[in-house]
Amino acid sequence: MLIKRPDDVRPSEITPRSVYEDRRQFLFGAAGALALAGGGALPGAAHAQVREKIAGLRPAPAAYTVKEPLNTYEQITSYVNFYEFGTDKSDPLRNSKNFRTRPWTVEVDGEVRKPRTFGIDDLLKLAPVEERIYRLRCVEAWSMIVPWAGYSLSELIRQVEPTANAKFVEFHTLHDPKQMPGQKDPVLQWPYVEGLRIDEAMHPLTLLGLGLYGELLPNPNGAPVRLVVPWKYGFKSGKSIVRIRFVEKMPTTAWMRSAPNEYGFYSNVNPKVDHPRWSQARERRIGEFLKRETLMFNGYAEQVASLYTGMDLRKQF
Ligand SMILES: Nc1nc2c(c(=O)[nH]1)N[C@H]1C(S)=C(S)[C@@H](COP(=O)(O)O)O[C@H]1N2
Ligand SMILES: [Mo]
Repeated sequence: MLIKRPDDVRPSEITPRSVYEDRRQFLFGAAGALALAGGGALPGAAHAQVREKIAGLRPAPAAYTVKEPLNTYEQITSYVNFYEFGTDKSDPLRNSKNFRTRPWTVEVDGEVRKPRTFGIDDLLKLAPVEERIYRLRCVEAWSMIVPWAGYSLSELIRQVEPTANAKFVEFHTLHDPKQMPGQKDPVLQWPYVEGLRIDEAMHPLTLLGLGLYGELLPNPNGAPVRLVVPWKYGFKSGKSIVRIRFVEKMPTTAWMRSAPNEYGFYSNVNPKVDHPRWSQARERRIGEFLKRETLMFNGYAEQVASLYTGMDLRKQF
């Protein structure tokens, strides 16, 4: 068994929207700017990692953000899949406490005219960092609402000028078993590799994730830089990325390699295409008791359905 079956989550409280609205007021208001400069900590769980705010964070255009109650910082950081730090949802928070995310570089190469290695500080300055509230739907049939910080991956892609042969993009997670104890377990072939078709990678919704809740990414969520592809199952969004490679042929991702009958390359959220071991029709929002219906493309159909015209999404799952 590779990914666990959907398990029942005990209902607990999620941040009422109004509370975060106040927090946004704090983040984006004039008084907030002063408070940020003063370095006051936001409320949240005690965390070994230094919690650093993102300078100059701005709200995203309405098309790139949903208006649903947010999951809490505690839920988002403690109910997590990050197999490099263990396969239980609670493992990554505990096991990633001393993970070193600086210095950090991301090598961008392959079918590009201008291959380049970006330092993490280059990435934080490459484009204006926006707060985008996205739905996250895990293949295990749970979901969350997360206030990410980042910008469209297309901003980075434009800098390296992909060639006409760049049909797909690979994303490689760090491979460092000394720091990532889960990599001693051959549950997946390491490093974790994910991939997108070039038009998916260029889509404005595809986020280069640098933070959440207005701060730099917490370690369990893929610090210091990750991908967030909100219309696909969560596993497509690779964490702690060290290499982005442009290629001509469809990559074999870590999950396709481990269970090709269960995990396809596209992995678009689709309530009509069941996982071979469970239904994808419904999901449990973390913090809620009753299940809700899963939406086609996780609710982003209007924005992304045209990427797949003419494809049989049952066959190309
Ligand atoms: N490198 C790496 N990236 C990963 C995973 C992983 O195990 N390793 N898990 C994936 C899965 S299955 C999900 S649902 C999301 C969960 O993390 P998030 O809540 O921080 O998005 O991360 C994805 N990215
Ligand atoms: Mo997932």
